[in-house]
Amino acid sequence: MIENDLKIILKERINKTIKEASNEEIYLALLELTKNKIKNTPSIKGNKKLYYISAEFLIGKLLSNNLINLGIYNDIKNILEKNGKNLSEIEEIELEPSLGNGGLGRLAACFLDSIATLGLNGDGIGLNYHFGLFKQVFKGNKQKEEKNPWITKEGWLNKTNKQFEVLFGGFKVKSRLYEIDVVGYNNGKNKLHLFDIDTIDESIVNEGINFDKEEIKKNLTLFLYPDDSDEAGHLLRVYQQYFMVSNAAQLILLEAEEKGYDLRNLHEHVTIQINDTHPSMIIPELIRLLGMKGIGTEEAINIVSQTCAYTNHTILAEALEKWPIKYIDKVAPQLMPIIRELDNRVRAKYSDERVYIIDKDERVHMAHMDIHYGFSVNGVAALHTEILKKEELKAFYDIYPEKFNNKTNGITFRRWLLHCNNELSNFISELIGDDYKKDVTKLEDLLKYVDDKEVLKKLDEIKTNNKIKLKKYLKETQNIEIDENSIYDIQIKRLHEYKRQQMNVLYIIYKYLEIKKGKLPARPITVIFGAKAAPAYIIAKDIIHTILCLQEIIEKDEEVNKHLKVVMIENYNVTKAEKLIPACDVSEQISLASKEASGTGNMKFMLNGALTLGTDDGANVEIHELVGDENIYIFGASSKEVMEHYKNRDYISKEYYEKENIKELVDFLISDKMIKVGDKENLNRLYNELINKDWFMTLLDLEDYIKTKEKVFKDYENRERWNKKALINIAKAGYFSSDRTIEQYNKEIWKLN
Ligand code: 26Q
Repeated sequence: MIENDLKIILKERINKTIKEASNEEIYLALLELTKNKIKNTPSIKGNKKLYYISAEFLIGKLLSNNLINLGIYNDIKNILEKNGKNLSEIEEIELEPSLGNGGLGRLAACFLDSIATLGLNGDGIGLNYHFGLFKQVFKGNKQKEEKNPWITKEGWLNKTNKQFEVLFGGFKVKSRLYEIDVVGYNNGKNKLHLFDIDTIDESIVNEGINFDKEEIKKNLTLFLYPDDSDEAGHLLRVYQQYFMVSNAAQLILLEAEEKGYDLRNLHEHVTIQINDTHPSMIIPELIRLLGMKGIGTEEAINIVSQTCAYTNHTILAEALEKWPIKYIDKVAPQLMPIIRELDNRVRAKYSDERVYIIDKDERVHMAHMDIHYGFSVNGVAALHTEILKKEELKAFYDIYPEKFNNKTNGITFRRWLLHCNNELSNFISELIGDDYKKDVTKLEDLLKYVDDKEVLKKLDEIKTNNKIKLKKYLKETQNIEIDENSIYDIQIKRLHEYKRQQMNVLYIIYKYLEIKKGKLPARPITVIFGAKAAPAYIIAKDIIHTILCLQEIIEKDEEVNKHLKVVMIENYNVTKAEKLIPACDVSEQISLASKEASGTGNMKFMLNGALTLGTDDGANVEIHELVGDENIYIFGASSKEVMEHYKNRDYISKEYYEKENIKELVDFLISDKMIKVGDKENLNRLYNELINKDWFMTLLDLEDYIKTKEKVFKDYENRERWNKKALINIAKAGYFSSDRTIEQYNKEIWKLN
């Protein structure tokens, strides 16, 4: 049947058979076939609708995901195979839209998948960035940024004729809505709405990612902002945010009116989930629009306050958005009277300045607006929510304890197991049947095989196969040779000092020096990094430079390269994550305790049978509780200890640096060897940062990290015991399905029917 569909499409498009068609032609035919199937998939309906508003949706490639969710993945794969074609190669043709920075954006994408899979009536709303986040390239051991185009003539993005007017200070723009269908696994479909304007001019981008910042009509949706908090010129970001929320608010009200709802009961028909503070201006915007429809301020505030819910994704104070009033006055002056009114109401009730919306420096605290005028505030992992309640947002928790709740993050198993690790997923089916695909708690049935030597051996074989696949991919894409018999130790995530890639770097230096002294590891180690640094984040770029220098030094050192290898993946993205994660032995989750809100990579690795080497931070805490001490490697200061250090200001990195064994490692950063291949300025800056500041306490945890990592590598040598640990990790990963997370959001916040 499907084979016939595909044949007909190919015949009509290019008059070729499957065998004759090129991979590109087959990709386009599959796109058409899949879109036809989606057209015939019913839209999910309900009395109440959820709108997940987010500046980021890091959706990844969609072909395989859609094939899986439509239930035709295996059929297509087999048909292609029969005709001498390979689905994995065909997947490569699709361009990945990089509409997100990292965790927050990928979470939004996993959530859309789960919302549709659970048959819940919920859409995403965001922006159609033409070049997404920048593309990372390495030149002279440094990161350079380029544009990252992804929109093609034929693709998943559908142009609509829905348009709205958005009023900025002094001028108006007319928006255009694009849509991507989101198909649930064996279920109906929802939509991802992406707003854009027709007047965007891609040609104003010259060298790298530079463009004229002045002409909003030409540049508004060209790029996604990187996740740094100290870049100058955030004004365009505020334009983007207002554009997003004004369109969102208009779309939501239009849909409600089309369904004949009384806007006075909006909250009975609509919930808006605000993904971090990036869409927070939806609150005053909705109040404004309801006002224009004749609803009084008091009532509009009440309606909106029962409609909006806020998710916090960060405890880094510097990452909480506070926009200067003068920005908002310039971008959307019509919002300022409303924001002032919201602030005045807070001031009339509370004397504690910490809960004001407008501070004494004339800045608007977006999170404060969300908490006062939303009905729910959630953190993204148990520890994170506790820290919000007891520390970061304590003043708010004291006022509104009933609003605070936790929703531990999750990942979609369709993409992060069935698709990226088909072999493992098939093996699991052989052992426990297919039920786990619908009810992930069934993965625990695997526990009955913990002592089954055959099963453990097979698990090992699957891992090795994935390691070989990654090896081939790296050879083809970066001309790098890795050894599948080495341990793959992987740290892939945005580059940030709190995530402490620099600590991993110091371990590499340790191992390098050990090898030089003749102390060889039992087995070669391959340390893999993937990370983009925000272009304005100087130290983050210094760390990338350091990794690339080490990669070069070690590669060229005949004594060392047989035992140790460093690989920095260029332009790390979702597609690459899908290849790296199934091949991983050791998952590096080494953030300074209390700083990583949750992490979701940690969950993906666990599900694919890697063991976590990590701090008791974010969702690592929950992984630790689930698998037990025996099946995870936890090290370093606790979040309590870390917070004490910050309070007492008593962490002095120099004191740690002066310990002989640490000094040797840090000093290597500015050794002759490093300076020879690297840039003195960058290396010196990182060195000085570590010894004089080290805000994220790298040196505090370094010794314990090295010790624990040595234990990891020693344990790896007992292959059977290791594979048993891996099996337990897989079996216990069910809790981290985003289906579970979304069920909780629905039960406790959205209450869709
Ligand atoms: C803010 C202002 C100006 C420009 C950019 C930004 C900005 C953009 C993106 C600030 C933050 C982000 C992204 C944050 C993020 O990805 N947070 C991660 O969210 C994940 C999902 O909840 C968690 O698992 C991670 O722990 C958290 O770091």
